[in-house]
Amino acid sequence: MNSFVPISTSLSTVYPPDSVPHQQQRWEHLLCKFSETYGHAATFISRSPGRVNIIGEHIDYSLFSVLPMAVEADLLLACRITPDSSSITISNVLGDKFPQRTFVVPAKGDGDLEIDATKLEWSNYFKSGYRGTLEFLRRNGLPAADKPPGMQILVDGNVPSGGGLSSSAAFCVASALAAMVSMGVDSVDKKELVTLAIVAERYVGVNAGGMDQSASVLGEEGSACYISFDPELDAEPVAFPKTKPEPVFLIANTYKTVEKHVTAPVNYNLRVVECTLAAQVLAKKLGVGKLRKDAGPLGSSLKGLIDAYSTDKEKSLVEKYTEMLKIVEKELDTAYTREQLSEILQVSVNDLIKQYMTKFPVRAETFNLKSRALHVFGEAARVVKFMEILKSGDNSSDVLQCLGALMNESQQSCKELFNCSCEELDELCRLARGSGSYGSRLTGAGWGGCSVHLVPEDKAEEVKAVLLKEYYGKLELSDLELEEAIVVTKPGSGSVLFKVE
Ligand code: NG1
Ligand code: MG
Repeated sequence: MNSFVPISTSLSTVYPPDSVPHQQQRWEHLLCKFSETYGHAATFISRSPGRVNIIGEHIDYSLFSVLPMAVEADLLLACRITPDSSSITISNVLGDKFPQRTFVVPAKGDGDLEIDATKLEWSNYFKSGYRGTLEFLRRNGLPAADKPPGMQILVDGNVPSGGGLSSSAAFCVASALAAMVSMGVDSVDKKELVTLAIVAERYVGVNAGGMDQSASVLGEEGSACYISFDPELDAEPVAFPKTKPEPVFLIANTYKTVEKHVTAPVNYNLRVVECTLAAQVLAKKLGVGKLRKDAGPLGSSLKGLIDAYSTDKEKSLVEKYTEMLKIVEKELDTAYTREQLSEILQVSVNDLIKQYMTKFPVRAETFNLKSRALHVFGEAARVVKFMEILKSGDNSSDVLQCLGALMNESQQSCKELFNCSCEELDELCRLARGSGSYGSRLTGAGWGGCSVHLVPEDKAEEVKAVLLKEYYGKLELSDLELEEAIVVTKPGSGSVLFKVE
């Protein structure tokens, strides 16, 4: 039997797999497989969890706060450093689905580690985390990053991929951490790690916000995380009310997977462009002047707009966001062509394309600024209201209904204003609400993937039974898929690094 010793004291160390029997088994199995695959034992394991977003959808890239929690499902990388080589071999316990890959890490000055984002290639997620770390350490002048050693790696992930629980961020963060260890770094600033992982995951072709990496790294057992991005990254642990019966969160997978790298130009990356352009057009209409350059993926954001426009210190956030809803209704048109945008923003169409639509291409004739901005300000206000309820310490049973109502409104806004739901998600939400869920919504980017449901503990079985019969009963699923279709999650802990002894 192996024992696991935390490597980095700055990360979470409260995840000794020894304390979770099924995890102990999984870790041992991974190590056994590693020795079989490579003929040597692994020396360390890097772990990072997936996340479920409770509320605050598609607003992280506009720099508004969100409320996700890390889940227990995670991604494990068993690793061994091979100092005499500069190549990295990565395999997966599911070798048929994810075949072994080997690549060479270019020494400093020999160009970037290449990632072909046009392909859905599982090892891209490792490469993105690895490259993020490599560039970070080179910028910081660490000599070991000039010519890093090789590695052998075996992956075991149980976060569903394409399922809205951010297997991608779990993979990218765990890879970034493994890369650090291979280059001799064993103490990490968690916020620095989050920031580098956010930028790194964009190498895979999605111009994402920072919620997933934040939740994966900063998650704490038993608490959700209230994550703020502006003026700087911050995470505050928050507990759910101790009502009787207590709330549980059910996660139900639609089993409609989303291949984001294919669909991003017409959905995710397009939404990022629409939200950023909404900020720019509103700035012109409101006479705010040039928007501040900020950490939004396209360099400016709707949060930047509101900070510039709404400077009255007496107003609460909810008042400010609600005021913006009225302004958006009045000032913005439903849709704009590139030509219209170029005229309003006083830039040529070519410059508009170059600035907003080139690094991450988008495919659209028109840009729906009004409904996207209405969603963002409405959703940002809902997150603030949700937090106010959680912080009020109210444990009466109505509190769950109030929280649930905000989740239901979020779903409606995602469906009608942001157009990121789908029939399957709508159906799961309808069925769950009809059988006892207080609040049901999509989680993650949407268009498929998972839904999340706030359910009083005594109704959880009923909701599950209805979903199994009415939704999953109509799909052709394997026993394993049926077993994994609905999970009850507790907030889990964040990233860890363990030495194997
Ligand atoms: P998913 O689809 O779960 O990975 C994506 C973004 C988040 C956030 C949500 C929507 C990536 C890597 N992450 O999550 O940053 O914008 O959608 O709230 O694309
Ligand atoms: Mg993802």
